[in-house]
Amino acid sequence: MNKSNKTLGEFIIENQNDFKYSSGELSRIFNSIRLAAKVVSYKVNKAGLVDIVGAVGEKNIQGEDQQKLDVYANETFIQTLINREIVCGIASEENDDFITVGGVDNDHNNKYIVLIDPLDGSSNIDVNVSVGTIFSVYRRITPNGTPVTLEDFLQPGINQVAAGYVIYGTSTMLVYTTGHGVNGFTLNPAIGTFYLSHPNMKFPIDGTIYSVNEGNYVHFPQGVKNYIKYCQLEEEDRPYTSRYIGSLVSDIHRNMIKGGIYLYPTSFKASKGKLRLLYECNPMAFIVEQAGGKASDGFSRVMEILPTALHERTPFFCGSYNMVEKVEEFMHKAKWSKY
Ligand code: P6P
Repeated sequence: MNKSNKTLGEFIIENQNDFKYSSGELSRIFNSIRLAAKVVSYKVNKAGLVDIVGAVGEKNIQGEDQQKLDVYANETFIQTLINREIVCGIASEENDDFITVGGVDNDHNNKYIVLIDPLDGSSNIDVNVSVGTIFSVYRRITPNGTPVTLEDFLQPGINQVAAGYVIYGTSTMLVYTTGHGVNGFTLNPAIGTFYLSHPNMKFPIDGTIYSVNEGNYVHFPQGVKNYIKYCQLEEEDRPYTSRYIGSLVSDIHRNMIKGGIYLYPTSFKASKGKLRLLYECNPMAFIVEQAGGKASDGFSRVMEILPTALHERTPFFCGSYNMVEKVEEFMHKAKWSKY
């Protein structure tokens, strides 16, 4: 892997023409996300210092109200995007409804919308496990010059113009795609600059890691149960290794580097699955497909689902192409079998 000292900013400028029909707006969206990621990274990495920064709901030593980190992350990403007047709408896991952004003179002439999960896996913060931000960018489909509508947000994942995630782990990384491959940038916190550390990331076509919460096993669909048993058989390259962090971005990021599959099926507690289609599954699916992997709801391509609600959920099987294809095989067999 050739490391380079190319910064994210230089990379965005160099690849400006990847952003078709964009008059620099998409670059400005990435610059805005880059800034917000640095701010959130700093706060997430301080989270353990409660005595110094103050517990949630209390004042910190500067007398500032300490916010829950997911609220803080949400406000940081949203405000950074609004302040730059570069988008016409924002939807967030943390907000029931989407946000209309007027732009200069409230002319609603910006053409992009952003959907975001500002701090996915935030329950892991208290146990010092990595968490992430996930974002997805679309072009609006309703006429420019008018406020965005729900229709602009309920687009299938294949319409995404860009998607990415930030992983706040042992180091902070920003990984994104604009439909021209996947590139990863690592933050040097000492100078606050993201450097290209993982150029042209490729998802291994096969793998030996499966990531699922096996505590829900008894409620999984039969096809998933059969696949998990397949992973555990002593045959060929199996048994596979089970690795589950409980943080979507971290599990998929590890599997993209090592090969593997992430599964979040339907279960007793989650009849449609737990993960959100618009701001978790579709952006992760775009990135994984661009790296050569596959993302399915168990039967078909996640990015072709036609959304009907902002916060709708979907079962999610994502990772090494051959492994996801194998799960679909088990799901189809179980669907048509008598047992
Ligand atoms: P469970 C975090 O809450 C999250 O949305 C994903 O990041 C993670 O993969 C999943 O849920 C974990 O869910 O039910 O296994 O705790």
